[in-house]
Amino acid sequence: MITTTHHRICPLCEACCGLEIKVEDHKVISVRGHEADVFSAGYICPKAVALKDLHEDPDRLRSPMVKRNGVHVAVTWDEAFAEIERRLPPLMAAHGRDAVGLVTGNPSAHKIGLLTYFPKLARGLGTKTIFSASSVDQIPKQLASGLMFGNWLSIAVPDIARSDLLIVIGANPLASNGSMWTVPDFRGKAKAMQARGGQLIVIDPRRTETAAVADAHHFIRPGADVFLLSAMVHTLFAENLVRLGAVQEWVTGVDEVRAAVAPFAPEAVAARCAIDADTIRALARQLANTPRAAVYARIGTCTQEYGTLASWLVDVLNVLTGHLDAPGGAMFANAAAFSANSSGAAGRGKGIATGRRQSRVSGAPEVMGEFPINCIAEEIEQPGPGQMRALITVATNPVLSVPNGPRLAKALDTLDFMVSLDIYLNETTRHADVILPGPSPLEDLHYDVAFPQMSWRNHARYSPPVFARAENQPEEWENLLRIAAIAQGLGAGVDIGALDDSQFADDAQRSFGPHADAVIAATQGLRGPQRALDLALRAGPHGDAFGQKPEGLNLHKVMASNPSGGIDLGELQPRIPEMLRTPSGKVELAPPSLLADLPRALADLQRPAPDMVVIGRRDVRTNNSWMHNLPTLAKGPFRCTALVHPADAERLGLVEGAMATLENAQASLQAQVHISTDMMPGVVSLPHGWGHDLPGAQLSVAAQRPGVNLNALLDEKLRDPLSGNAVLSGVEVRMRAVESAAV
Ligand SMILES: Nc1nc2c(c(=O)[nH]1)N[C@H]1C(S)=C(S)[C@@H](COP(=O)(O)OP(=O)(O)OC[C@H]3O[C@@H](n4cnc5c(=O)[nH]c(N)nc54)[C@H](O)[C@@H]3O)O[C@H]1N2
Ligand SMILES: Nc1nc2c(c(=O)[nH]1)N[C@H]1C(S)=C(S)[C@@H](COP(=O)(O)OP(=O)(O)OC[C@H]3O[C@@H](n4cnc5c(=O)[nH]c(N)nc54)[C@H](O)[C@@H]3O)O[C@H]1N2
Ligand code: SF4
Ligand SMILES: [Mo]
Repeated sequence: MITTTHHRICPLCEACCGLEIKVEDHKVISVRGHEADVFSAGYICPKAVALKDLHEDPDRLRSPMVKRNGVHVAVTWDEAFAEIERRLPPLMAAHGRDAVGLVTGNPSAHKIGLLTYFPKLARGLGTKTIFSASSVDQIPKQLASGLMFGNWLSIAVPDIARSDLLIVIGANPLASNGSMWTVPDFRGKAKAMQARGGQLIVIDPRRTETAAVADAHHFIRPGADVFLLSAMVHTLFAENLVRLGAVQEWVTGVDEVRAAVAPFAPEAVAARCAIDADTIRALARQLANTPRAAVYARIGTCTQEYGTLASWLVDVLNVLTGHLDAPGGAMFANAAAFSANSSGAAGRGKGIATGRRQSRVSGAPEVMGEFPINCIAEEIEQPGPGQMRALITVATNPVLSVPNGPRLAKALDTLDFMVSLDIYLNETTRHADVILPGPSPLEDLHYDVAFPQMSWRNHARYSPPVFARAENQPEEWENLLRIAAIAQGLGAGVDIGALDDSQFADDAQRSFGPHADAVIAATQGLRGPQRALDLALRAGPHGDAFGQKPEGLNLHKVMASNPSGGIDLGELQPRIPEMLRTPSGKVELAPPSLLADLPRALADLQRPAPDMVVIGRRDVRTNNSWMHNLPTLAKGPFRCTALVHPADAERLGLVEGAMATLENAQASLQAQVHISTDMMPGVVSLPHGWGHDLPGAQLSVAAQRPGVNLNALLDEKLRDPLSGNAVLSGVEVRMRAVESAAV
């Protein structure tokens, strides 16, 4: 038996770990961390091992499905595209292009084919009715960063390797492995920081796995981060602790920020955030007085009513304490490819724009080219011009991942036509008329487009597919392009290679003008995302400039480095002012739209704490809604449990291990109680992505322990008005014991 060894970047989460996969007789026999990987040095988590299960999962779709008489049946690729051609163009002709909705989900961020060709599908459809999982996630952070630094992906990340203090707010990297910060083995890096005398501080309504290894942890009332953060900023001004450091001359708006936070004295906010004034001051002082320090905040601070304000204030703190763009502080990566903050003229740009249009029903502003994903149901339900009649979903499961999924599920059933690009027949795709599966992740090449832009260290790594694709299985970019072609009237039988060539030539013409022919010649022999990647690498900040810098990168070199673990491009370097793309050419510390939103928070200072609110939770063996079907991850203790503090358990008569009802005006569901002093009193924690008991799905393992859908309790109308992001944290619920007879 011949054993072959393959090196593959894990496509499952943002840590982007390098894997070593051994294969015998077309079967995966082991998945380990790749010790030589320049970026992740052998670290992995249990999900990587489950790639074998995913590859072999009998429920994973191997052929397209078409719904006939309410039942999904396997069809050929030609039949599937013929069905799309039969139904989509007439619908567009009758109801207009905006009547076709388009929504994409989390796995798209991890797939170069989906990420680079989704815009082509959007363009081909010509629709403005676009949504993504970004608006149940990180769009507030992107909006705040975009306004301050001029680009949607200019995200400052902690330079943890050189830091001596890290304040982590609303993130649990020990379970999530990091987000909007690509940092494999966070735990090891935090430990190393502690070993050199540094401190980790966590602020979270739950004493999380990350809090457990921290030097200090503070509970915070869910949704109240804006109050804590504004009071920390207030303290910096009040105590004359503001030192901008090296970026001093590149910052505008300091005085405006000082005035804006004047009402947010620590005493004024303490009750609202449930952190006392002395602690708030001490946090601000420690941050200011530690030369190498950073504040990092993630989903807990985004998925709330003040998500954009909170995300902004995090970087305001980093700037005012001299930690932005400074070694050991919050720095910007310099990605080898696809990075908008290293292309075009350095140091100045157009900045970002939002609100160029409003959503039809609730008037939500467009942000990053899309509308809030929470708007899909209302856009389908409400009659009138522009009503959504068809929906194309790309790697997303909004029936479970979006607030009030049950309403959305009902709405999906009323569509005239729905197409899903997905690898499972699940809670969302069961509504689709046509399902187009992607290949197994092990049959796909890999290069991360987004995450090197927020990595703890600069790097370039590429993985070829481990296995050849099954016969007839297209790559996903080809499927996106074919639907686009159908929508443009080119027909389902279009030659995808030729279409891709001509679009590439057009793009090259636009970007490179007189040099376009040379660029096209230089990428000869490549196609699809690989060609886009070669171009991006060569034109990128570390690139070979098409031969002008022979020592620089191109795809060939990055591919060749795969067995030795990729190419290390060194630690993060200061990049201000070069990376700024704001109209002023400065860090815009006081964007007017954000200042204008602060009075909303001020008016909310006295809001009393509800009896009980719900927050979410991640477990290292889960991945949002879609990996509960993999046996290696599904085994072990049941994870969809409701965590409550003993004081709440006592007052509500809840019993360890027994069932409790969580309910509000919208829904009622039952979950098993787990009593824990790790919870903040008045807060219950329930993970999202569960509820695999819906009819019509084909998830045989997940269905055995389906869990309940947290999002059934959450209100799709609750949004951060600036970013449109959903409120997932701090939503009021009632909780009571289920009579034992009902268990
Ligand atoms: N209450 C609550 N809700 C949340 C969250 C929370 O913290 N609390 N978190 C939110 C966050 S951060 C996110 S990102 C969203 C995620 O929301 P979604 O992106 O909608 O959901 P996922 O569960 O990631 O589902 C991914 C889908 O992609 C499919 N898929 C997997 N791999 C591939 C592939 O290679 N190709 C294709 N075509 N399909 C594939 C899966 O089968 C699944 O249907 O959920 C959000 N929802
Ligand atoms: N194992 C695993 N890893 C994942 C995922 C997964 O589902 N499973 N999902 C991936 C995705 S899509 C994402 S976006 C990332 C997210 O990565 P993280 O942001 O690290 O996500 P969580 O682990 O949910 O941590 C969020 C923390 O915020 C806390 N929190 C809730 N509400 C508030 C609040 O109002 N204020 C504060 N300060 N804290 C609050 C929660 O208790 C929780 O500990 O994880 C990714 N990685
Ligand atoms: S931490 Fe994320 S990238 Fe690393 S092995 Fe686990 S799932 Fe894969
Ligand atoms: Mo996410």
